[in-house]
Amino acid sequence: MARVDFPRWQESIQKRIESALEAYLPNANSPPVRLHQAMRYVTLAGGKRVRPLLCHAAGEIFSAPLTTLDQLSSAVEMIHVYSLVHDDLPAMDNDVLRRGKPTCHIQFDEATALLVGDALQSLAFYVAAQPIADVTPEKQLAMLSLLANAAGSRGMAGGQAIDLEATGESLEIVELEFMHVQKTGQLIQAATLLGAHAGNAQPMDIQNLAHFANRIGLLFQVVDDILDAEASTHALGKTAGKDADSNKATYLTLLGAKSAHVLAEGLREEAHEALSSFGDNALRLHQLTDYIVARKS
Ligand code: GRG
Repeated sequence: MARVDFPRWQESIQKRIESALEAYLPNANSPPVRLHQAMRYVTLAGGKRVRPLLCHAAGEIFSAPLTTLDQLSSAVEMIHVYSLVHDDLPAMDNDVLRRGKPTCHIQFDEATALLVGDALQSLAFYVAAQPIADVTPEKQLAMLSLLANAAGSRGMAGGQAIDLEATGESLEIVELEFMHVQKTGQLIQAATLLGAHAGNAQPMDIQNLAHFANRIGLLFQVVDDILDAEASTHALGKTAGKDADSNKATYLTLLGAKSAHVLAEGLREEAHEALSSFGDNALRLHQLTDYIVARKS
């Protein structure tokens, strides 16, 4: 059967995710109204949904049911959104614009933004823990552990801690890489592997996809650093030039723009190579790899 082109596939998955998130989020009129309104404000209608797209694309290789992928993608996206809300707080990155809109603590207040993050993280695990047809409870527990590790102190939260400690310090390239693998890469990897597990992928497939996701996690960050320096606030939907303003080590400050572009190209090639055993079944992951490089926000 002919497959639709990438933009149409992307749009169809984004629509599915929007509806799934909408259904999982508490109703805006149910108490506590302000908290629920804020959860919906930050989660719905915005963002590229890269992690859900990766989860779906990986699941597609193993013919995982779309509804299962919607469920797991929603959980990962909720954790991602919580991290953005907390990252924007004055105690962290102190930003006023996210996804083209005022950040949560600006639109609501700081206490609400803290609670939005807390509640989204809990809801993510509630959603991921709902029964999944054709996945055994033992397997689902392993999937929940994978997600918990990716979000925790040995994953995203830990990477954020390293990032905060390193602000204003000079970093070696390996230290920068470690920070990004934790902060950004682990959740990207979890999204990909959860999709594969939903389709009962074999251990060797998981190993290949873990390597693929490690490469695109870093690629995502290198491109993020390039965009922060080269794109406009309007195009990004968040404040541009933030890294330089806050004196952060980035791939651009450590390597220079030209070498950062060369590094991105090398990571892109390695990501494609990591998919070689999947043949045509990995079409969407190949396309997502190129999208991560070509994206404008
Ligand atoms: C607060 C525990 C905690 C962690 C924060 C995600 C994060 C960790 C910080 C965000 C800061 C940042 C610029 C991270 C690097 C790349 C990144 C994750 C960008 C945002 O993700 P996108 O581009 O955003 O997928 P959208 O809005 O499209 O979902």
